[in-house]
Amino acid sequence: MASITNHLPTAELQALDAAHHMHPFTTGDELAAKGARVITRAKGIYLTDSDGNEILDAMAGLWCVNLGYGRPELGEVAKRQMSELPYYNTFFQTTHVPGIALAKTLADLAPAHLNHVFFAGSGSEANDTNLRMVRTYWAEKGQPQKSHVISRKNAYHGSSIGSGSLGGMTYMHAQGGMPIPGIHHIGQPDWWAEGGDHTPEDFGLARAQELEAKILELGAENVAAFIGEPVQGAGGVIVPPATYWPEIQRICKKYDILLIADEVICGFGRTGNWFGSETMDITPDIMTIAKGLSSGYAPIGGSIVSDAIAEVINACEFNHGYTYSGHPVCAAVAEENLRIMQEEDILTHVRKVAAPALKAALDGLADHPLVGTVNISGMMASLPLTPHKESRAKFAGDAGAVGYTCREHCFANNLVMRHVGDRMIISPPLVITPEEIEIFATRAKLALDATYKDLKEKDMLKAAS
Ligand code: PXG
Repeated sequence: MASITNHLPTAELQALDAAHHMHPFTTGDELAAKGARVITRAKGIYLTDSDGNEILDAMAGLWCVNLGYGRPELGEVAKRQMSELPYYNTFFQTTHVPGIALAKTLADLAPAHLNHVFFAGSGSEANDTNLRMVRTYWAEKGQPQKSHVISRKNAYHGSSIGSGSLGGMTYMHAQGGMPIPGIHHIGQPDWWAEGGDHTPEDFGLARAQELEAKILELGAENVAAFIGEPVQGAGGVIVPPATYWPEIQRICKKYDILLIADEVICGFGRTGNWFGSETMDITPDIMTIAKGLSSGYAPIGGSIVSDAIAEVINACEFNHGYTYSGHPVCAAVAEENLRIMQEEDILTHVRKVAAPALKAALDGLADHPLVGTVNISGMMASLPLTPHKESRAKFAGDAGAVGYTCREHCFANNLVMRHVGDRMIISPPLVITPEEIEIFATRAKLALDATYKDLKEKDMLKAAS
């Protein structure tokens, strides 16, 4: 790939970035001292930085660039839409063709009873919509007190006050007055970290039954909805035991609680089906979508809503919406992204080629002394690192220190593989080929070996007592 020369030297870019650019989820001063890596272009699964390094992006950006980088069709559609109708809103009794088309496409792709779409600009906005929509739904049905929402610890549903409150990240709740009242968090189905001596099946059931206990504590007449990611992503790619979701579904049905499946990461092929709800065999009332909807090429999200909820919401004025709800350029890009996914049958590629190859590559790493196990669902996976596989022990030092070390070694080997605590996270573009997965595995092994060597030298291979 030709290197780019039409920008300032890296150090100058970094200095400007440090002076003026505030980064999400970052200690700005630390980053300023180190200098941010400047990404200048990307093609396929590779990023290029300002020094010309080519980096394999095993995270698809932030779990979103499902078609890979540099698809010219998406840029062409955006350009055409910008010339024809760059913006118009969908408030005040107007609509536009890209919004209509995308809503119809999504209704066709979604499970049969989900036929209505409320657009947003991001996953956070969409989950804020969901919170207000489920409360409005019950209020319109004469049950305004049915307003509490139950979520999980270590869930990620966004970063706005509403969606961040729905999420279960304690380090987020520690800042800015979250969670807002009326939101409750039960335990997550993370057998590896929290399952103790239970079998995964028993643990999955026990964690699902925390929902029932919480509903009974609050009173079912006060609970509007449960929200969960079919497979937790940002929490560490936590694939729930097979017993978990059927039990959650049973409980939601029994107590007449709406089920919101947050498909922001799982949606659009990541788990090998259009939606993670299909993979987990659940029937949600609302699905949150974003990220892979446009392969990250344009900011767009939304809520796909059941006929039953839409019937109630459409009968009132729902006083909610965003300037960019259903933005025509973003909608056109999303539509083209979904068209390409269908034309190239990306789901079959995931099921038959990419996911089996990724699983085989990760299984090959499972023998590594640091790798505890392989958690995988389609094209999202995690490798929990441990000093002792059999007991699933945590490291004695600070949680996340080992994961951070490994991530630094990944970067040094031109690989983006994230860490969540001491778990390494993988979520590559869905179009990745088996040959590219081999390259990923080679780099990942180098990084794991270098991490192991570091830990040995620094006497950090001890288990927490
Ligand atoms: N729901 C889920 C399941 C997500 O993963 C959101 C909602 C919020 O979407 P927006 O578009 O508002 O960011 C997300 C986003 C990470 C990371 O480090 C994950 C996300 C966002 C940023 C970082 O894993 N997920």
